[in-house]
Amino acid sequence: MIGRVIKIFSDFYYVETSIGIIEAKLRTVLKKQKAQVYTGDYVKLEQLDKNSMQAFIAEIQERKTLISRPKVANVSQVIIVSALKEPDLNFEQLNRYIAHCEYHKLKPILCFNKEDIEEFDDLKARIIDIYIPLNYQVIFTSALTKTGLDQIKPILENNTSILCGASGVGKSSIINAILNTSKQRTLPVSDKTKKGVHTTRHCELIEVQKNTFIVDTPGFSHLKFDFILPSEIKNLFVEMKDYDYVCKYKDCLHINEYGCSYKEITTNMDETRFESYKKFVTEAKEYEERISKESIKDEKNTKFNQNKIMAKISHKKRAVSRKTLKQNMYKDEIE
Ligand SMILES: Nc1nc2c(ncn2[C@@H]2O[C@H](COP(=O)(O)OP(=O)(O)O)[C@@H](O)[C@H]2O)c(=O)[nH]1
Ligand SMILES: [Mg+2]
Ligand SMILES: [Zn+2]
Repeated sequence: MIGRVIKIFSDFYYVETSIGIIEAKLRTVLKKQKAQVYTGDYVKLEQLDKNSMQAFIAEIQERKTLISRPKVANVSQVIIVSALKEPDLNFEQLNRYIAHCEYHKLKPILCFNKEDIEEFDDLKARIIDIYIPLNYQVIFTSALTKTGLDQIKPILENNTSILCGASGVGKSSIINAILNTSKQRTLPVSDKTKKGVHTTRHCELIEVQKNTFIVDTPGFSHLKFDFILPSEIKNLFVEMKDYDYVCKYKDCLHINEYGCSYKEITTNMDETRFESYKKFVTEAKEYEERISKESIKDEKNTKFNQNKIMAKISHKKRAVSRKTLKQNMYKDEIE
């Protein structure tokens, strides 16, 4: 039987199947292989012993996507929830989420909640001006008065959507409004797994209807770009891609390098978008510096530990450190 893991409590996996939710454990052989099962995984279940009711996960199906924070498999789209007010809309935070979606090659849908608080004419116009030309879908909602929800529902259909956004913007309220219940659906928790409440490692998949799942996330405040190279940030800004054709320099960051047509970029690109871009590049530079320092340290350690062995640095690491040198020249200008 094939099912989908909708929740994990310590060693127990809750699998949604055609006959309901089944509590399963991981087969020892998979444990020994250190197989990882994530919420959202499709798995094959079997019963080892006909007399026992315990089901086991025997196989994990190949996953289409895996996002890291939180760890959820087979998510098909991301709904980035912001509040128009309370808390105030933070464009950098929004651009950060969008860039993370681009990194994971997941489609983001921009949801601006709490539209009941006031008119927000100027703010809404500004949002539309910035994000519609970039081909992002924009939805204004109120979980309180339930406006805009009819726009979200068809988007959710046959998808696994994850709701992300800062704490307090209304993610859980939107889900509750969609589910039309006052309380989020909770799973029956057996006695032996009660302790599991505190050991939840992953998020829960909520089934809205057949084949339609949503994942609520707690708000995470910072998703720093401290894991990719500065030159990769460009790929996370759809409007930046066009400038790669305009600029004659191949590895240019288009910030204010000599000879770059960055002026054209800054006049055409929304200011908040460009500011976010620069900020993320700076974060990526910290990462680049760190890995180049580490490669130097590795080199020294190798020399020290194995006196006669010449230190070997991979081509990749060499390239990085040369690049860092070059980019440090721009650093002052960027900051
Ligand atoms: N005025 C207004 N308040 C809302 C709306 N949605 C959520 N809230 C309130 O905002 C607070 C945070 O909501 P919650 O759903 O817990 O946010 P989450 O942290 O993103 O899950 C709660 O006090 C909600 O009642 C909305 O559309 N309008
Ligand atoms: Mg919440
Ligand atoms: Zn350039």
